[in-house]
Amino acid sequence: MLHKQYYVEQAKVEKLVARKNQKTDFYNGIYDRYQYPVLTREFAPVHWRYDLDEAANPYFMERLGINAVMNSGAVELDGKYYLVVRVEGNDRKSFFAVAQSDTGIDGFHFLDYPVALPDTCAEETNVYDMRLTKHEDGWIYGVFCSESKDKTNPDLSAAVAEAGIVRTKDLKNWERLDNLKTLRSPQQRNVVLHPEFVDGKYAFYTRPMDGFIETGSGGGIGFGLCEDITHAVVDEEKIISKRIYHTLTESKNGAGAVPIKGKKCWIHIAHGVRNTAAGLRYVLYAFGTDLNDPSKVIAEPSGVFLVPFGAERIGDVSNVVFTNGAIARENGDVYIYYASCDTRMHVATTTIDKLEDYLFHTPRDPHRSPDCVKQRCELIEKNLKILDAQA
Ligand code: M1P
Repeated sequence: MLHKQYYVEQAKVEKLVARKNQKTDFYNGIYDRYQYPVLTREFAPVHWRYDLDEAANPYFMERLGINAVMNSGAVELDGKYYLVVRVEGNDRKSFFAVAQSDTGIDGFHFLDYPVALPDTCAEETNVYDMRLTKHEDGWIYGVFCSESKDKTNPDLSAAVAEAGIVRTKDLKNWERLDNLKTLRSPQQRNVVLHPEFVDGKYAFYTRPMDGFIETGSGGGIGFGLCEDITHAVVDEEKIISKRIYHTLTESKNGAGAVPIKGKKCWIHIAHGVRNTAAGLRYVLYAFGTDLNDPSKVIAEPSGVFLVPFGAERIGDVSNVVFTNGAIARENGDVYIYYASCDTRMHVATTTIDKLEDYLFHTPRDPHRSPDCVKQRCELIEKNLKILDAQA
């Protein structure tokens, strides 16, 4: 016989998993947003958090609480939607866990056990933000942040971020490969593996950084090639999406979801960060690169793609949205998974056609207020003529 509270808590989880999700009336023509997050910490199975042994836990206390579920890689397998979720325990350590859904917008539930990554780096303290790439070589790769204490720096908070690499065929058995080495950048976070070979090589989107938090001289999202994925080394990083003064990328930016292959370009959904009186604000932006040369930007709409909205603005790290996973289906539907405030997971849905229309027909950023107002006045003038003609 289990403690009676077990049944209460279990019913709460089951109710959340069974809850249907619906589009909200939010409209921008680009994507739809949904009423509920697709995953929160309350979705974590009761037996992951409580000791069910009544003798050991007579008060039915939560023994290993879960603080947040966020930044998830995403992949479709056999018609089902899988997220490899960053789960943060109450002890601040993150780990990965697989959640699956039949619809992509609701019904996400955690599978079996959390992922036990091969423990190959003795110094590694924390792991997070896995990007899942279904590569044309037949493997599913997971590239994630591997964080260790910087023992050369007396500052207690000094840390080193590297890109860890694993691969799998089934999201159950994971093989760990060497961490990525970028010869010109001391630290890396937000590294993404491109799904196709480029010039016969593996291609990485990188984010060179001088320090653990500050990107410093790292000018934006980089791109580099590597011969051997099992001992990955990138010697040259070409900056393809630059940080720019007085834009959403001024403080830093980073690759997000694995690029989606469209009809006209590779579709990239990344994050940009700017500083404000209320701290850093993380938003999503999008750009397109050449199908034959994914390092060449050919579409660069101005401004934000997706920002934290309403209740999404509040959480452990407020004013943040972050994506590291999207699923593009054969029929052209796209599911963009994003976290708000390092706390919970959401979905936005759209199509490849809509994303490409957004990329190629949203005006570029003129970079100066006088030119921005000119751009807007031209739109107003054109529209007034259309409205007059209708009258
Ligand atoms: O707290 C917001 C995000 O901060 C980091 O992103 P970046 O490296 O671009 O600053 C990451 O640690 C990410 O996990 C987190 O969501």
